[in-house]
Amino acid sequence: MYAQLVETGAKRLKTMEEMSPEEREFQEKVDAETKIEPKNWMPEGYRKTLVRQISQHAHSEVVGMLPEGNWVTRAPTLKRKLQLMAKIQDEAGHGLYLYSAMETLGADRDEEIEKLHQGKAKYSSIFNYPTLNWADMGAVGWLVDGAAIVNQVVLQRTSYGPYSRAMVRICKEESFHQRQGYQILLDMMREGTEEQKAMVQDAINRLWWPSLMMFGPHDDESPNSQQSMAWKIKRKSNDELRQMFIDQTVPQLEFLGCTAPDPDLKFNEETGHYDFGEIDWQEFYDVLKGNGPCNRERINTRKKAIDEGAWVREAAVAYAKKQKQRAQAA
Ligand code: BYC
Repeated sequence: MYAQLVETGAKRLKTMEEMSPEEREFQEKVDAETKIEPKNWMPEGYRKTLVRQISQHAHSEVVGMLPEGNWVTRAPTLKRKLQLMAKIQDEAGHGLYLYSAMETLGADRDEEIEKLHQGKAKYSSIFNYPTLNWADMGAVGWLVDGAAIVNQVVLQRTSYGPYSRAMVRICKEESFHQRQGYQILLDMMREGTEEQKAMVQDAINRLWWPSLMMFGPHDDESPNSQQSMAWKIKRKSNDELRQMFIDQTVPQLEFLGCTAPDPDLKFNEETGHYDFGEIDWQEFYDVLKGNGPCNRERINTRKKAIDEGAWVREAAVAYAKKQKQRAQAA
């Protein structure tokens, strides 16, 4: 019934009656679960919201390679090194599908990446935390990819066709990532020394709360949710997804024989869900403002990679031009 935000002092969604015929037809299509495709008419706000979310999602995949890249040379065995490299390459691939999905909305990849480098575009807060020991590779795979999957499984049903289709493949790969992360922790807990077991608990203690922050602010503090839910860009709210993640993760935590750094975490017999403590939102917003432990390091590393890779891109373009000229001459 309500589907587009209008300014009325307090923001509220436009009613169907208040919409233009094009907006109404668009909303009816969304309500009927028909996917929106690149050449279809769409409200400018819908396009902008998608460019914002998909570009941030792509930036997260690419920046998300850095905390793991830190451990490639120090992986404990050849098998672990190969698995970690495969995972990191998958994240690069996810970034590429997502940038391509974003380009179908008329956005320019270089411009969006430049916004990231200037600190104008966000990426997931979680990647601003350091990865201090090998158990962090397990905890990132299990908790961070685990949280990402909960969010992304639902995004497979997002209303924009190219985004939804990109999510299908990404989710398959994320499942492997989550599994390999959990296996690292399981092996350390089953076969490790006391010191290695302590490393696992330490990694969980540091990454638990930041993983819960990945789902974004509470629903009533989330400025984009109401409109994104009406347009079915988002299919479940930030708080619903966070609860789903907790409910599926706590039994896995118990199976590991570890604990969460949350004294309020407890199964609630009445609701059938786990109750949990309040997130430190001050920390969340500080990280978003660029003041997390690794924000500057992450952006500087990305800028350096772009600068140092310029010759590769130039060579690829020159080669493509030459090939085209040859094909035209033949
Ligand atoms: N971090 O109104 P809200 C991965 C921002 S990577 C930073 O709720 P929305 C992986 C939000 O952008 C997976 N910023 O926003 C890769 C907004 O700011 P703007 C990454 C956050 O968009 C490598 C403001 O806060 N997944 O899997 O409706 C290795 C207000 O929030 C965060 C995705 O990107 C945050 N955690 O909902 C391993 C999923 N939370 O833009 C693993 C796609 C909120 O208005 N994205 N903000 O200035 C989404 O589903 C949604 O964008 C969010 C936020 C649920 C994240």
